[in-house]
Amino acid sequence: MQQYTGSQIIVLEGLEAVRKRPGMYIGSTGSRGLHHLIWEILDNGIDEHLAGYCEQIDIVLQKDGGISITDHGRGVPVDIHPTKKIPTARVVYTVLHAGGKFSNTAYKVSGGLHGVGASVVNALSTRMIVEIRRNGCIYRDEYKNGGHPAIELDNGNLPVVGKCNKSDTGTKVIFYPDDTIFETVEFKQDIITKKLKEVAFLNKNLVLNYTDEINNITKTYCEEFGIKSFVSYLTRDSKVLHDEPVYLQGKSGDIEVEIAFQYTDDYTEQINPYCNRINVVDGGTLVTGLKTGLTRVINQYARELGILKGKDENFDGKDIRNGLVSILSIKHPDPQFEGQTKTKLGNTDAKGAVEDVFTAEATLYFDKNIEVLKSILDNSMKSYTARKAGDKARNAVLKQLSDVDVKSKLASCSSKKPSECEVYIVEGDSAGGTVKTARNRQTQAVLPLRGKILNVEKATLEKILVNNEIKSMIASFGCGIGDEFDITKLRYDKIIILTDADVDGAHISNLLLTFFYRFMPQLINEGKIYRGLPPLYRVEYEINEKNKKKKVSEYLFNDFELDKFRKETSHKILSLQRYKGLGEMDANQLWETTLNPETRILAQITISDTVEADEVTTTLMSTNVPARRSFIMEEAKYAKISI
Ligand code: 0RA
Repeated sequence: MQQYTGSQIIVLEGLEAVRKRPGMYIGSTGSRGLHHLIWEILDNGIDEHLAGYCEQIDIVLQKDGGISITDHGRGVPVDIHPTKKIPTARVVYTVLHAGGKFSNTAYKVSGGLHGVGASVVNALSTRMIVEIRRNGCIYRDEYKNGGHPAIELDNGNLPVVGKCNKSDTGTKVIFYPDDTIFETVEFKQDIITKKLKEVAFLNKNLVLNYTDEINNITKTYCEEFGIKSFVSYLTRDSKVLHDEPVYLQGKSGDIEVEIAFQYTDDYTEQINPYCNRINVVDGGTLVTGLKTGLTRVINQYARELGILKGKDENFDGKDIRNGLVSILSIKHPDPQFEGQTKTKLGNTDAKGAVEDVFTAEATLYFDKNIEVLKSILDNSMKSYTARKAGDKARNAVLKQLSDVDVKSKLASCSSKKPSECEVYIVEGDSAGGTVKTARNRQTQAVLPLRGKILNVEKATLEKILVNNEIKSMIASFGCGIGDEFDITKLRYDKIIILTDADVDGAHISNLLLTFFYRFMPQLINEGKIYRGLPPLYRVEYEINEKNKKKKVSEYLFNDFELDKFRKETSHKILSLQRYKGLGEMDANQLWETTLNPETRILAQITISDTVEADEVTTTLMSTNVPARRSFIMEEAKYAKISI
């Protein structure tokens, strides 16, 4: 029987709270929360590394479903805790919020801030084993069913289960996640290795050994050049404008700053910020500091070199960041993480620190590496010229947009109240014609598009503005484009893309989405973009009503529904029509299935970050990496009623 002391009972009440509301401690009980357990234990080892005592961490995915994480740090202290009167190690693993990182003295900067602690992992495990090497001894502790000690102390101390070399120190934790708490207890190799890769990039020279005993795989992650290699990794599929990433490092007060960046020919900018190794995806003061520093330094060179002439001529920050891929990593002694998800840095001193370090170090670097500076200045100039030309073109286009010609394609609706208006963007004139006849003229406008729309993936604003289909859209929406985009001027509550349910249709719809994403992203962010989902089949069948035979019809939207219908119906099927395109439907059918707000199905378009963020926790795949972008359709909550 386990003997509980008074303090031990309080301990278990703490862990009981974790088991009652696991979400509060680890975010979710899905796959993401499950992997969070590993990050917790891993963070402790990384803290030992940051403190300068640990060069290697081993992670083993065991055949028996457990996972073991061994750091080669100093080993968790095993002496009797001054207030709890039990071995400190047992306190660390059973008391909520215990551990070195909560007393500011143990580690100067700690990344383990979301690190709610090893005790939370224990609370959510059916079994946990801790083995500590320290003072030439191997100590062991074991817990079961959510943190209940499973071995007796030896005269109040952790039992010694073996001897080792005095220089052999460290902490091994093996745990088995509780399958009554987690929806899944299957650790995913790709999630773990992605994380380890990120950890390696952020912790120069730390050796991470990964062994998957189930699939017989071992891998070692170690990055001699840290975030500089991280940048090379992120630009691996892009054309780079200078061979090597630039790496800058410095200190301002208590804040350590590291920056690595490289320019590509992409039209996007990517700043990935970390504070104490935590990915602050929403940026904050540190990012502002980098942007300010970069804009100032580059504009200053441009002026000195006579590239910008007039006193008030300046590159815009955006011109300078076009194509930028960067990692910004700072260490702050007292980080303030803000926002709902605690992913934004609030410390005001971080802005000045990053700006100062960047300005000083970048100037030194550029003075020695003129060719890198030149490529950045060239790139900024290109973007600057394009922007100016874009302004001109845009102004010309905006003037021209009132032309009857451009607008005549749009069949507008009579209501001028945006909240009740919708515009259907329809593939082809013929389908457009049917939609025009079938629609509700009061609230539904129709814009037929002829042929393919331009692929805008890499085109400049100037170039796309000569495209007639795009001009028609800008003119119809009424809210401008690019920097001057103003969503409050949008004439419609919903923009509905309506294409045939075939490969061409999907292609056109993707081109449209890419256009919106690049030049009117707010439309997507604010949930204004939808896809109409026309049915694929119409079945007619016979039912008996009051002893009379009656013909009814029903629309089916995919093959799955058709299969289901065939399996379940007891009625006699009279006919089955498959629609090859919108053009095959008559006005009535089109109204019933695709236009009538009561019966149609719409899929709202979102960008996949919410979905992916749940699965993939590292920046290697984070929201602003262009290659990862994909559009997700969420079926809107419009009732589908069989007609
Ligand atoms: C505080 C003090 C000391 C070690 C640790 C914390 C420590 C904690 C963890 C958690 C996982 N692995 C760890 N390794 C070490 C020791 C201070 C000393 O030895 O003087």
